[in-house]
Amino acid sequence: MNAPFFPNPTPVAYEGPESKNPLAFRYYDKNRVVLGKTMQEHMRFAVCYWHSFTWPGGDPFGGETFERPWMHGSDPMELARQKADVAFDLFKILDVPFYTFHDRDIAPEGSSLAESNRNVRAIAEIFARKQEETGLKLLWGTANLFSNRRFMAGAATNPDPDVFAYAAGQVKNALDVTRELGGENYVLWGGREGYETLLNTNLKSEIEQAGRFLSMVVDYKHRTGFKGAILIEPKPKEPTKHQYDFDVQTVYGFLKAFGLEKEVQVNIEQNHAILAGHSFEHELAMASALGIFGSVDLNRGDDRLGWDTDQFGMNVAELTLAMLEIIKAGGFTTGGFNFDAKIRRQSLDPDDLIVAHVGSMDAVARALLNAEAAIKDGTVDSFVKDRYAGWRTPFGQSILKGEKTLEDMAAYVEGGDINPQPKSGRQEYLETVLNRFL
Ligand code: XUL
Ligand code: CO
Repeated sequence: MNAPFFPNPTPVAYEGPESKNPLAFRYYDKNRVVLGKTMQEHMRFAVCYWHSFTWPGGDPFGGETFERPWMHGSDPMELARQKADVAFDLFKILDVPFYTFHDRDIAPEGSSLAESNRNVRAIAEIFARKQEETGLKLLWGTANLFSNRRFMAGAATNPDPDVFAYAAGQVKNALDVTRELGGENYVLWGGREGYETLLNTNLKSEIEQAGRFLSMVVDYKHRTGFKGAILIEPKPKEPTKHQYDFDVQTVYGFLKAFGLEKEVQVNIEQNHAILAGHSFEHELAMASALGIFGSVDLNRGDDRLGWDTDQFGMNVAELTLAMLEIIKAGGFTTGGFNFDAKIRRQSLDPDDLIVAHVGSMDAVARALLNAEAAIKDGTVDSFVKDRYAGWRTPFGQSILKGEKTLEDMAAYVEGGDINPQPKSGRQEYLETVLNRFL
């Protein structure tokens, strides 16, 4: 690669809402304080390696459109080093604090697991140097346990224990590298942890295998002193028809069954939420309610397409609802907004990569400002608080504490001649109130 991929690798600046420059921020002003934290602290933006640097722009009907220079050449390790240079240029241009990767995004697969792991560690050494020079940090690492054909019937949930072992060996290396790079989380997305037909599947065995695998990961995390959070990323389908990590609530049930609900949190993705028939904010609220909110893969799906389109999140209204739930959950601790999003296959220019991230960062920043206004106004919050006031009375509390029986309830209603009157849920009023802040 002779000429630099990004001709002008200088950081994008904040120019304010009036700016028409697509290579400037209009709302994301990283040092601006909102609700007690800077925008940068709220968002903890991360760029993902896979969509931005390894995806060639193909679809089921056609191949590569992007023709990235680092994807064509005879020496795969040399190409991986070129890719690292371009990636860190983009991170610098976007002025994000974090990045994320799969092991196979950053380094080529070798002829054995040992060789593949060595390749990953060699590139991670380059990352360590670049992190040192730039101050950039790793939000999370993960292992790709779905692309290679050995994983076609699953990784942890494969019928063959040797495949389970292979996957475990790959995760061990990815966890080691993530820990050494100071990663703040480690993600497990069960790409092939599911099945196509019960005719060839022992479902009970596969679920036990998945539980064992996750327990091994948690055990290794503690023994090696990894301080980050372990995150599972729910998704209901694609690539498998029935995926075990269907949605947040299903993952919670799975964690409970294996005693891991205090050990593992979730990485919620907008597109996965809508594939599960939920809204983005539903999944965020559920994770918060269950105490397992970890991080977010930020993108958007298409309501009319049943697959993972991974488009850049630009819908300010939807992001405002999401931001409200994230703030109610107490905000990110180890997590952040990871751009698990890809530009469309016709977006060929280097600038398209920059504009996509900048536009989505701005949409989230605007959503944060909207959420701040709605929270400061307080109408919606106080409506919900009043609606549940009865549960905060001694009577409501005694039910929740398990101090009352079914007979107590019957005696209370019959004895006191209780006849509860329905009250309006006022949905349209609340939607109108929220629209004032969009
Ligand atoms: C797949 C997906 C993955 C995970 C990491 O839909 O979202 O990229 O985020 O493996
Ligand atoms: Co994702």
